[in-house]
Amino acid sequence: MRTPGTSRSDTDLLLLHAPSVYDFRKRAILYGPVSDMVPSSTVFEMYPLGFLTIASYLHDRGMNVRIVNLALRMMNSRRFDVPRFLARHKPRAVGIDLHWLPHAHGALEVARILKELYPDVPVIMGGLSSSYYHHELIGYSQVDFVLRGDSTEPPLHQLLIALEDGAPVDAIPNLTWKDARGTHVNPLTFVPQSLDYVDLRPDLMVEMVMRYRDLEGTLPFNGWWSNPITTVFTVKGCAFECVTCGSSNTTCTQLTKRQKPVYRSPASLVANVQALARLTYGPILLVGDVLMAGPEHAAEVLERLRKADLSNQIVFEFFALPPKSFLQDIDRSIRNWSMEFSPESHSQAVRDAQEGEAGYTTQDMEDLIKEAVRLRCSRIDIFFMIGLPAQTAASVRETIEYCGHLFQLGDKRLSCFISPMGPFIDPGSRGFEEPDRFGYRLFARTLEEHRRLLVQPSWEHILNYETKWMSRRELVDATYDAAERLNELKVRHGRLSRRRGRGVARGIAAARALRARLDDGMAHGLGAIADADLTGEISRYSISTVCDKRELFWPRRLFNFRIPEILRILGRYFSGRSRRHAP
Ligand code: B12
Repeated sequence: MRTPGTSRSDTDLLLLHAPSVYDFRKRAILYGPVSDMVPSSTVFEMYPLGFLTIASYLHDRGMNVRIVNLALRMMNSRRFDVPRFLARHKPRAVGIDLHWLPHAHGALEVARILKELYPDVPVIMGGLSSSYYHHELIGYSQVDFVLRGDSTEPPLHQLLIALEDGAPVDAIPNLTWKDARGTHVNPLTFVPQSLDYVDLRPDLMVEMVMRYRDLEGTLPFNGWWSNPITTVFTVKGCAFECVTCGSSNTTCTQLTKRQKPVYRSPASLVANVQALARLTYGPILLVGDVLMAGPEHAAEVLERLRKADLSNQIVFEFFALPPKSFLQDIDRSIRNWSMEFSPESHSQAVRDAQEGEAGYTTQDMEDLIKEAVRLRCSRIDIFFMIGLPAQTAASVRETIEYCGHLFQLGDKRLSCFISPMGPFIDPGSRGFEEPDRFGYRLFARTLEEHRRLLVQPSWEHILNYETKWMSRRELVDATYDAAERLNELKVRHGRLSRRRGRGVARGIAAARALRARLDDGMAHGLGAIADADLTGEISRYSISTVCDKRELFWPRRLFNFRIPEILRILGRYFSGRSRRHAP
C-alpha cells in the first residue's frame, strides 16, 4: 500500500480524528437526529478538545504535533482518499481518539489502515471510551498502546520519549500496552489535581495550519469557519450524578479515578478566554457549571471576566439552577452573555429519576428563566432529552407542550430543544452499569458489539438501549412526534420562520419515509441495504431533523476573526522559521 515518495516526516505525533463510521460515504445508514444538538454532523467530525491540550503540551516540549481531522476531510470531499493521504505522511507515532463511543467503528478502521501502511509506527489510542474499553482495545492487532484517564499529556510525552529511545514503558502511568508476554496495565496514577499545567492555545492551531498547509484538516467541525464557536473547559470530573452520563461523579471515581471534580483556576480559565477572544469575535462557551466549584470561585471568574471586558458572547452552562443573584452578577460583569440549561424533562419525577433529587422545582426554573429574560441575557437555550429513566411517550409529549408554555414566558431569546439520547447511553454511566436498577435494557456491552451496532441500517437498530418505559421503536416514534410538534410551536411562537419551519417539517417527513423503507428492506432480509440512491446520503435525512441546525449557532458576522492577531501569529511563525533555517 505504501506509495512512492513516502518519507519519514518531522511529525513526532500525528493526531487523527476518525469519522464515526469509517466508510460512511459508501453506506446507506439512517443515523437519526443523534447529533442535532451539537455543532457536528452524524459523522461526529468534531475532535476532542484534548487534541489541542496535547498539542500545546508537546509543542512546549519541542515536539511537532499535527492534527488531522480525517472525518471532516472525508465529509468535504468524496474523493479524499484516506490510505493515500496517510501514505504520504509517515509520522513517528500516531494518536487516534476513541473518546466518544460513536467512533468505535471509524477509529478502529483508521488504526487498521495505519498499521497496514506502517507496521513499525506505534498506534496510541486515548479518550474516555478507550479508557473504559482498554482491555478489549489492546486486543486489536492494530492498537499498540492505550492511554487511560481524563488527562494524558504528561504520560503521552513520556511514552513518545520512551518509544524514540527504545526505553521500557512499564513505569509510564495510565498506560495499557502489550508485548510477547501479554497485556500490561500500568496503574492509573496520573490524575492531576490542578488543571493549570496545560492550556489550549488557539495560536497553535493557526501555526499548525501554516506548517502543514492544511486548514481543513485542523478545523474542529464542518461549518466552524462561519460559526466559530470556541470552548474553554473549566473542570474535569463532575459533582452531579445524572444516570445516563459517562462522566458523572460515580462514573469518574471508577473510570478516571477522579474522586471529586477538579477545577481550572479562575486565572487560567479567563486567560484562555482572553486568548480566544484575541483571535475570534465568536461566542466562547465555558464548558461545565462554574458554580460547581463554589460561589467564591465563580465570583472570581466573573470579576476577572469583568476586568477583561471582552466583546465576545460568553456562554454559561448550568447543571443546577443558579441563584438569581448570580445571573445579576453576570449581567453586571459581562457585556454579552447567554446561558444553557438542561432540565432534560418538564416532569419533576423524570428529573428526579435522572438526576437524583434535582434540587429545584419547575416553578424555580421558570422564575429563573424570567429573571434571565429581564436581564441582558441574549440567549437562553433550554435542552430536553428523550430516553430518560421513568420517561414515557406521553411524558415526552407533555414536555413539548411545556416548551409551548416556556415560549410564552420569554421573548425570542428563549429557545427550547429536544433530542434523543443517542446513539448510545454512555458506557460507565450508572444506567449502563446497572441497567436493571435504572430501567434500561442494553443491546450492546462490549466495544465490538458497539462497533457492529454502528453499521446497522437505521438508528432504531443502532441505539444501544431501550427503557422499561419505551422500546427502541417507541423512542424513535416519540422523537419524530416531538420534533414535529416542537417545530409547529416554534413557528407559532415566532422562534422559527415559516420557511425554515417548512424545511424542518419536510426533513422529518423524509426521515420517516426513509425509515419505513429501511425497515422494509430489513424485514425482507436485506440487512444493510445496498441502495444506490441512498449511498452516502445519511446526513441529508439525519441533520436538522429535531431542529434546524442553524438554531444552535449565533448570528453570523461578516468577519469572524481578528486579522491583526492572525497577522501577529503568522509573523511570529515566519520569523521563527527563518531563525530555524538560518545557517
Ligand atoms: C465539552 C463536551 C462536548 C463538546 C465538544 C468538546 C470537544 N471538542 O471535545 C460538545 C458539546 C460539542 C460535545 C459533543 C458530544 N459529546 Co461530549 N462532552 C463534553 C464534556 C462535557 C467535557 C469534555 C472536556 O471538556 N474535556 C476536557 C478536554 C481538555 O479533555 P478531553 O477532550 O477529554 O481529552 C483528554 C482525554 O480524554 C484524553 N484523550 C482524548 N482523546 C485522546 C486521544 C489520544 C490519542 C490520547 C492519547 C488521549 C486522548 O487526553 C486528553 C488530554 O488530557 C464531556 C463530559 C466530561 N465532563 O468529560 C462530554 C462527553 C465527553 N461527551 C459525550 C458525548 C456522548 C458526546 C456526543 C457523542 C453527544 C451527541 N450524541 O451529540 C457528542 C460528540 C461530538 C463529536 N465528536 O462530534 C460523553 C462521552 C461518553 C462516551 N464514552 O462516549 C461525555 C463523557 C459526557 C456526555 N454524555 O456529554 N461534547
